[in-house]
Amino acid sequence: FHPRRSLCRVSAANNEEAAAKAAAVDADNGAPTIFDKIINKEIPSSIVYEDEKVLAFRDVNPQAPVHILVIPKLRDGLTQLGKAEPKHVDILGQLLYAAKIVAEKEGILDGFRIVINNGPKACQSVYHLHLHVLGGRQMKWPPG
Ligand code: TR5
Repeated sequence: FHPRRSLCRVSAANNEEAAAKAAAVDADNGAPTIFDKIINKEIPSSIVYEDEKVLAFRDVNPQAPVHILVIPKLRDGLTQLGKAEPKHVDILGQLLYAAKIVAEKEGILDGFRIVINNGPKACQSVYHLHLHVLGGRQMKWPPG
């Protein structure tokens, strides 16, 4: 029994993505992630915003009517926010601004939430920094 893993594993029995997520927990080892393949368009994704530095695409396992991931095209050591250094300040700002553009495009400026899961205790499953943009419904507080 692994308490944290089971907490991250929401309805994994009939949810392939949740199972993959649980399996991937603990994996900040600098290896390429699935997001590299999305960035390189090797696997399809539903892209909602793209510029030179940032890509935003729909989460495959949405937790709200609008659930979009905003990521840097170049990971540059940012496997998680906790690895941020002064050299990352510009891209961090660009990601947050891109999140606002995405929220605007999706028509959820009246209420949206940005989430960054950082590390195993926060159930981070993909070690390429990403902002979750969630909205399109009444959000609850506190988050789980
Ligand atoms: O748990 P954290 O915060 O690390 O968020 C990772 C997110 O990536 C989860 O919400 C997953 O649902 C999402 N994810 C995982 C995959 C994936 C994806 N979103 C879009 N497309 C995806 N593909 C093609 N493959 C994934 N494994």
